[in-house]
Amino acid sequence: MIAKTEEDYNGLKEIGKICGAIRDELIAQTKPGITTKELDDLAGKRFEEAGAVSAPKGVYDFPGYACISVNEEVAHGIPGDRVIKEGDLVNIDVSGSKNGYFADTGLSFVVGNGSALSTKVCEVAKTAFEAGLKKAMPGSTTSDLGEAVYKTAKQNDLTVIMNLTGHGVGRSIHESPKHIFNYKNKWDNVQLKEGMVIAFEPFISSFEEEIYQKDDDWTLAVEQSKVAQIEHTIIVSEEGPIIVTL
Ligand code: M2C
Ligand code: CO
Ligand code: CO
Repeated sequence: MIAKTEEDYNGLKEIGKICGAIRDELIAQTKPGITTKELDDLAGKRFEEAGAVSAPKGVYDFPGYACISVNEEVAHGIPGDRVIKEGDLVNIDVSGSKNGYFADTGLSFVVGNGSALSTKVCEVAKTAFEAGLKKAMPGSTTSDLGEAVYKTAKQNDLTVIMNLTGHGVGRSIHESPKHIFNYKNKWDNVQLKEGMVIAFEPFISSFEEEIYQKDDDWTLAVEQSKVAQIEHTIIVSEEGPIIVTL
């Protein structure tokens, strides 16, 4: 969407704050011994208390309130009886709606002490996000963000996931621009405009560049790489990007 009115800005900020707070609470509770279902129950409770609706559940009938992906799972991990262990690489992705406005945010992190490589992909995902964010100005293109992500990965001897992308957001969870690739793609390139709302979500990988879908029809996974994502909902502005999910 293109945010224009004060109502648009306030609506996006409200759902952004809700999703960001749920993300942070789930991350704080992700300790060895807890199951991903227990974390998801907390997400469900917080959405209800906030008068908001989980986007995966409300829009796609996903079997959970949040996507919780562990180790080989990269995204769309289904909450269940998986028990979190020390050193796990976990991604918590929270998206939802309130009063017709949507926001989307996620973060990968290591539980306690993990491998150096898991820690590295998380750190480089943050650096890639910051590099892309600098390009998130009216007049730039989605490809400029992708190029910044790709260059950051390569400078750190890592790579990106080619078949996962960021996207437009705001009035629905996935909307125009349909794709923000993790690399420069001159065939799928959209100019950013004042007020444009995007979910920017670089995926940094230690080795593999494509995810596959597991037999559960949801979970997106790799075979043996470490993959990290960071995602925020951003309103593009001449005065600099407004991150609503901080
Ligand atoms: O848009 C995402 O960030 C998720 C979608 C949840 S709906 C099941 N919030 C995403 C991540 C990875 C792949 C596709 N979409
Ligand atoms: Co997301
Ligand atoms: Co997203």
